[in-house]
Amino acid sequence: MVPIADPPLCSSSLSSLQTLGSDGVRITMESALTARDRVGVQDFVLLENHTSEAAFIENLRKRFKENLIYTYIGSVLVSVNPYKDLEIYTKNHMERYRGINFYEVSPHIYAVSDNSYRSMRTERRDQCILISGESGAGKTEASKKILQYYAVTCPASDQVETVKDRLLQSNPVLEAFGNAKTLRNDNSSRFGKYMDIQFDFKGAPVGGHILNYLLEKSRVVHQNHGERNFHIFYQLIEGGEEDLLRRLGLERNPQQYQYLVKVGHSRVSLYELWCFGFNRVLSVWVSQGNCPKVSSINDRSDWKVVRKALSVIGFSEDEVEELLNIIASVLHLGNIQYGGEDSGNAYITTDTQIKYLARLKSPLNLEQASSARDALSKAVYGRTFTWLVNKINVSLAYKNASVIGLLDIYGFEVFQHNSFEQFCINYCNEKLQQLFIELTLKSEQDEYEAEGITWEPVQYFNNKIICDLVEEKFKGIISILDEECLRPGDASDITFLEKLENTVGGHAHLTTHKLTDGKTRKVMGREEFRLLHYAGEVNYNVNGFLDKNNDLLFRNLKEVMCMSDNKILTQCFDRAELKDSRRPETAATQFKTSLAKLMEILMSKEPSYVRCIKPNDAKQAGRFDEVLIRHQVKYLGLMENLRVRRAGFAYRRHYETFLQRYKSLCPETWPSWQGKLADGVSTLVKHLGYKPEEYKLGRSKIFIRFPKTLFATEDALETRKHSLGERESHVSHAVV
Ligand code: AD9
Ligand code: MG
Repeated sequence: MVPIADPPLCSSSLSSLQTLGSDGVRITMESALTARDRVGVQDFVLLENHTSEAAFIENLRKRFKENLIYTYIGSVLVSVNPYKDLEIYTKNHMERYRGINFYEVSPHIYAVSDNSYRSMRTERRDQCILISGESGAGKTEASKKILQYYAVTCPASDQVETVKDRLLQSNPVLEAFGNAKTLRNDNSSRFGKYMDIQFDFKGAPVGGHILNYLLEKSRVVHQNHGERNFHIFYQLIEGGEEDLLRRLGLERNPQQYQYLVKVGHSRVSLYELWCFGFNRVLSVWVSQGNCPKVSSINDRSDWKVVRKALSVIGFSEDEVEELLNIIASVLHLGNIQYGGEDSGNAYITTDTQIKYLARLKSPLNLEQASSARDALSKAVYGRTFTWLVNKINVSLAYKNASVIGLLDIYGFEVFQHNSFEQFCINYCNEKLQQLFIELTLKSEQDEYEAEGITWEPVQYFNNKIICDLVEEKFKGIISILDEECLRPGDASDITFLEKLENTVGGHAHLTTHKLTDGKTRKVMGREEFRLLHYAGEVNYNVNGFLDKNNDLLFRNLKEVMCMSDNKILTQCFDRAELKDSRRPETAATQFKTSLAKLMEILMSKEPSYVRCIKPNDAKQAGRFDEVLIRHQVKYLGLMENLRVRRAGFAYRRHYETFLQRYKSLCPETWPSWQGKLADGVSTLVKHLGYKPEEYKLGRSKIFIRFPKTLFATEDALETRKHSLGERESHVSHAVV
């Protein structure tokens, strides 16, 4: 599937487009104009009616129809998931985007990759690329494309080849252990990932470092209908060699494992029915995944990929065996069933050799025993995942490098039933939106003000108020939740909800059943609170909030894990933890702290943005669901982003940098300018024929409104260099 070419942006870039123009298609000026009608503009900044959401969506639709999935808003890349393979990721395409000016070729993820790379090299500033969008919008695919771009286009050596391989192979491993089939995405990342790619002074990728965020551990023991557990379980069962499965005591049938699939009424004992009531048992049965085979996934061949990737990263055979042993034991653990005694205590009914589980027996009732078992499974899996990330980090370790960071983190989530996990994920998205506002919208306005440039202020919603509501000390939602988790006595999910009502009940962004009027009460459950996020309203059910936030594991289970023969487990469960009498930090507080650190990391780098859009919920190629897309355009803040961009200027540079670069184009500034820098720049641009509406001179910088003005100047510079016989490569820092 080859997309057609984007028409030229402006006459000065036409010449380059004729040769570079997508996929070698030559275009004339007339055909370019009609093409623009048909395929829309490649930068929303060029839309005539830039304030109209309808025009914005129409432009997206035109381009999507022509398989042009990428469009800019200034330097922000908007990407619409095509749900089909487009031939736009070949080596030829990578070459085409190398060292090229942002605006001279069709928008592409490679242009963003290349721009960040060049900024890192020429400005010596660490970069980060923030990829956002809802589940299934294409974030992980985008991050893989960026990584591949660097792997192919950056300088290489034998040692670098090894690192490149490891960087690339970390993906299938992390996806096997951290991704799962959900209703929204057959390969949904169930953890957040920030990855630094490290480059040496020659610009070669020499290392990397991964930070992982909040793995959805609850998936290990429970999945919604139509969803699956993490891929690795199915890969191992489907693809694992006979010998291996025998050693691990596994059968080649996912249906055998409670954590993968419940097999129907026949498995529900009369005892369970009697004990829990029919509805409860039925709802547990129906809600389990029950979805071992997925048409888009080949577990058997994925298993081979993962096995190979583990060796490339440097896992020894013994380590792999120990790792798989852990995965198998989680499945065995899930199959342990409990019965009950008259006293109400639970006993293990399944015939198992795992002695330590006997310890679960005495003081617990049936429900407590099952949840202790599940807590152990979640802890084992969650810690093993973190161990895996650390292990990959060791294999990629490098010091003193320049960095490009890639953030691929869960998008905003709204389900029918939203719980603690969605609360954390959406809080994370609020923080990222806040960062976006800080770094682009606000800093843009602040800069114009600081430079004394007059322009129309753009109204935008600052979501700091919601971030504060969640994270403020003492009266933020997380603090209130922690307080209930620590309070001895009758603390429960409901008392947490009551405390929310009493403490932040008056907040403009929070409502509960009690606080709503008659009209909205109908759609709010008694156990819910509603947050008015920047992206829209979400109702959260408080059921399970305290348990999930406490994330506790019985001490004796931890002790047993510490005593394990499995070397990975003993690294995951450290004895020092047993000696530490302090209460561990709650899950929400840990998450809040790690997000604050992430924000610090991102703030210290120069950001680029990729905003991913999902065109339909059916995962189908060619379907453009306008309602769904409009919603995403809204909560990704794209219209606000465009308004700010259009009100502003496409390019700005300090006088000194600008003069240094272009002084050769004017006899009065060449070879040097002796007067004030501002006067030098003014003389230069007048000589170049800039019209007053094309630029503004601020206190320390020149602001150029349109990219085309800059392109003309760059072209003039190229011509001048050729005439001077210089061989310096094309444009290095010209673009926005
Ligand atoms: V989630 O938040 O992890 O659930 P993502 O990461 O946003 O989600 P992902 O990148 O996994 O979504 O994309 C979902 C699917 O869309 C992929 O498995 C591909 O089948 C498809 N996709 C995404 N981007 C592209 C693309 N550029 N070209 C072709 C794509 N297919
Ligand atoms: Mg993903």
